[in-house]
Amino acid sequence: MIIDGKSIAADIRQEIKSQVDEFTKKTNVKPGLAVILVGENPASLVYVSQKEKACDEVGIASLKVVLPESIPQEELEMKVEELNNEPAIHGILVQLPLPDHLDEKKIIEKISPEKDVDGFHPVNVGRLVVGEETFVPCTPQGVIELIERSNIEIEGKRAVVVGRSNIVGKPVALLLLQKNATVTICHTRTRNLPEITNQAEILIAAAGKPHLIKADMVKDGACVIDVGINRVDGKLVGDVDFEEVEKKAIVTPVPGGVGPMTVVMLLKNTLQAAKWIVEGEKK
Ligand code: BQF
Repeated sequence: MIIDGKSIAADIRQEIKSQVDEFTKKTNVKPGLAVILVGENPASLVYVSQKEKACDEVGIASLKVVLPESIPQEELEMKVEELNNEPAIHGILVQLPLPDHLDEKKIIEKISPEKDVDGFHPVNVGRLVVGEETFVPCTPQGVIELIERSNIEIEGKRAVVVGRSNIVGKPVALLLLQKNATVTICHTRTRNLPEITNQAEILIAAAGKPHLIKADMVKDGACVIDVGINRVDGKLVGDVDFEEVEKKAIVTPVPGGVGPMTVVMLLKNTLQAAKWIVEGEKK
């Protein structure tokens, strides 16, 4: 069985569109997202244009800030601060990865936590860990929405996350835990990976290794969410051996699974940022 992320994402986009309309009618404010793109990484160019298009579709204003590959650290930090102080901008994201000479961590820490729609600022990471209201990183949030909208219960399930990145593995494990799953995190040093993945009723593949998850590593009837985005011979493939695994489990395709959800969660976070700033419901 297949979970159609593209279609679920389209449904959510419609819901967000009406919420944006309602917010804008009520407050006379159009939510605004600034996307900072440094250099010309081809994948980043595609991601940024997908985000702009999605904003446009739901009535969010997007400001693309294109900066040269060679921009000094201080100048980029100044740009972020400028956007922190721009009232028409409610969300700010810095498209990653940044060129090597730039300190990603320091730049993310310059973003005002109240505008950090990617949820990468340490203040928001901390809020997530302790279970406070915060901006949840888009991909992990998309993973949870995909599972829930497929009517798969999380509570009480055995969930296994393969991968421990700050952007996907760690936050998705925290969210599953918050939803009362029993969570195991596996990584490159994990011994006997198949033994552990075979126990998973919910399996999150976020290792960044093409076709790592084979059918013999998956429990019958499990829900398998493939977060991998790997380019192999110019083709996009996930971390899951889709053809094999699809026969015995419920699985998300790549492309058209988690990816479209990631973009839609950014819209959700941007609307949330505008609401918090304009209506001030959050302390
Ligand atoms: C799809 C991303 C790695 C590093 C930086 C739809 C996206 C991708 C796939 C997309 C991603 C991945 C994004 C599909 C944004 C997800 O149909 O499968 C959309 O635009 N993404 C990013 O901004 O930075 C990344 C992955």
